[in-house]
Amino acid sequence: MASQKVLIDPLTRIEGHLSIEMDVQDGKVVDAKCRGDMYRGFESILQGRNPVDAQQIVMRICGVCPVSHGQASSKCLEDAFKIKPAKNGRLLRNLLLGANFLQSHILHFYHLAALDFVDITAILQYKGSDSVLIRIKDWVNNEFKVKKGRVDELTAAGPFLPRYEGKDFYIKDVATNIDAIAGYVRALDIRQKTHQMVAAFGGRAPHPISMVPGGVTTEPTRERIKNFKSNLKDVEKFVNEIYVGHVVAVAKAFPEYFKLGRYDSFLSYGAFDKDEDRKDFMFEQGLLSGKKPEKLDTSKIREQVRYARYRSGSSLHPLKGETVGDPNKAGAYSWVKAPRYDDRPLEVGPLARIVVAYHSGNKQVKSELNALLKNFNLEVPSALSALGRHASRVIECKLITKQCHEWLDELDSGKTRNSYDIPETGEGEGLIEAPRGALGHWIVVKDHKIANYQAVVPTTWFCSPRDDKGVRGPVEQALIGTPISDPNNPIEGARVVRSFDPCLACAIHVVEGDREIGKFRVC
Ligand code: NFE
Ligand code: MG
Repeated sequence: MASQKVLIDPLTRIEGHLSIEMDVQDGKVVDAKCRGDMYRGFESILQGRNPVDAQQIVMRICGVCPVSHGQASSKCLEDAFKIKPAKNGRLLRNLLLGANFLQSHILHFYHLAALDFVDITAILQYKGSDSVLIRIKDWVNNEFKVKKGRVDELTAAGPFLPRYEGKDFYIKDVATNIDAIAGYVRALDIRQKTHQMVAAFGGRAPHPISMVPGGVTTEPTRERIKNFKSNLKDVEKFVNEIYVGHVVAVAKAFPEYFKLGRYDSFLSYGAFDKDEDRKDFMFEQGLLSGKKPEKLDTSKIREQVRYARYRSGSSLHPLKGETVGDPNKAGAYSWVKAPRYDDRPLEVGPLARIVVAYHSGNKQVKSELNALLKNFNLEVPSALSALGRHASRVIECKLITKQCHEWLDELDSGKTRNSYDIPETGEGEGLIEAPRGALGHWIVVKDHKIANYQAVVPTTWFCSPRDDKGVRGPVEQALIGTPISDPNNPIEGARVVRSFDPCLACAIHVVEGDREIGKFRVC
């Protein structure tokens, strides 16, 4: 039978503009293309500027993970300036990054991914007195014309509706659904607390102003520590008592996603520095293909653009990288470049961190992952899947909330930042783990100015198009074999892609000019 093209365009409930093209044959995906539909050009904006401007400008790449870009850039400048961060600066960066991870992971599960599984219409059965849930009930009631308990017609837009409709698409148990919807609402308050944690040491959120090369400008006063800690305790309680249970409930309702969205080659730059030399991490650094851990060697990283809308050149290391758009390039189908490590496409993100840490012997990670999988009588290989990504995020939240107390205790009265001089020439590399995975910034300084700046971002790794050899990117590959029960409602494909938590704002750094987004008349 000939294959049928199934398009998800745009893929909603992600950050930025992504479309997915799938070839479906006999009810399964046989080929896929991941298309990043926007161009931003941050790397070009930076050229010719003072190097220390980079750290503030790159944070604007994204509102979800600005802390990561700010820190990757600070580290990149430190490398070029030949300095290290102060100890308190490292600890404050970990606390800022930890708070941002919590914000991002809770956002992803509740506000982006959960509605692929949770039945929002179950709220119509709600009989309790929570005013927010009553408001959602009234809203959903107005959006559906409900006849004899059956949804007949969708009438209005989201955030909850319309959605993909089909038999068995959503959790059936009414109580589980209502509990998860209550979690969705509570998660909004909790995310506000995580932003307050960032603001405590960052001055503001989401784009903190205190991160600089050499460390952090904020003093860890008793008042700021108290503020951070009190919000941390509420977030910790939410993670342990609510978030974990909802991930397990989704996995129990859709266990087949332990077999779907699978991928098997991973990269982690190492997350949350335990020392100022970046040698020891809370979540280990390395690569993993199969069970064989490998040491990281960033000289093996190249960005390839045969299928990306950029001027063709050879496969370039980021220090030599270029970002020259070629919107009409023949054969190109995405604005996302294709990063490769030794020619290999690698998954980055929470799952990559957890499996690299697991195979590096990280005891806490081993015990948390084994405990979570025990709910399903499954072994670690099952985690290399769509559900494994959701599980990895909640495991990270559990461990990060716990670790934040220790970082707070380690703060002392020493300085928070080291000083620097901007050299006439230099090169720098700044590696960090962002919530969505391995993030690297590279700079070349000439005449005290930025001669080149390249960011190779997590979503660029996993949402990459085919590379120079025609090999698919991780999301494209993970989609192969996904059953699509109804080509007009391809929820299964959306679940697989969303499990990666794509952020296209990060991955591509101006929307294509030939696309009409909308027409407005202003009176
Ligand atoms: Ni815009 Fe980001 C994260 C970075 S993703 S969210 O996490 O770096 O590619
Ligand atoms: Mg880039």
